[in-house]
Amino acid sequence: PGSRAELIAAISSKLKEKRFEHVLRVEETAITLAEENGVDLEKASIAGLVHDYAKQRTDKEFVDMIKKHQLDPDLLNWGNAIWHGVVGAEFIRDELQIYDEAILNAVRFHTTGAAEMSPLAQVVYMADYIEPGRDFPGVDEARQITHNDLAAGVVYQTKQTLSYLVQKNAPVYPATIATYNHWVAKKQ
Ligand code: DGI
Ligand code: FE
Ligand code: FE
Ligand code: FE
Repeated sequence: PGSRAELIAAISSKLKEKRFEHVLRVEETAITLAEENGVDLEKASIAGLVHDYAKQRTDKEFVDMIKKHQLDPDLLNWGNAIWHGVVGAEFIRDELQIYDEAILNAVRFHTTGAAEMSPLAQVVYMADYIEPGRDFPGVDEARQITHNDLAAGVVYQTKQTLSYLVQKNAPVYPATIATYNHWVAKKQ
């Protein structure tokens, strides 16, 4: 899409209203975090807008896309929570003609994080977590920590998310563990 208006139209046509409103709040928060951290504002805006672009696709669409682009076959063992970022990036490339790998990686990593995350990817990971519509115990602490120190926010979210998954007996995606080991765990 050439203009922001066209991008907004393309995204809103693929998302329910509630999800689209979340996307606009993530964009706004990502721009603020980008300003605070010397990150490209245009990329933060676009990555915020597209990060959940594929959230409402069917499982079959994701499976077809994993096969079409010959992505890691282990992905087939997971579901929408993991696919909408990692595989969602391929929908963004194919349908929105966004080819910037920094933006696509920020989308790929927005749910699980990654051991190596660019400042842009950190911004999107954190903006999704602390956007003003989020309401969970600790979100105000997360906001305060993140605006004070972006990387400390990454550490905070990563630890909370892993604890939450373990507490629910949920399967932990390997990238989530890699993020924890890189950002949170201390060497013995
Ligand atoms: O798409 P959003 O709702 O805006 O947020 P998100 O993309 O950060 O997705 C959060 C969900 O993903 C949340 O329900 C926890 C889940 N999640 C994150 N890491 C993992 C995970 N689920 C599993 N099973 N394993 C993970 O490692
Ligand atoms: Fe998401
Ligand atoms: Fe998130
Ligand atoms: Fe999101």
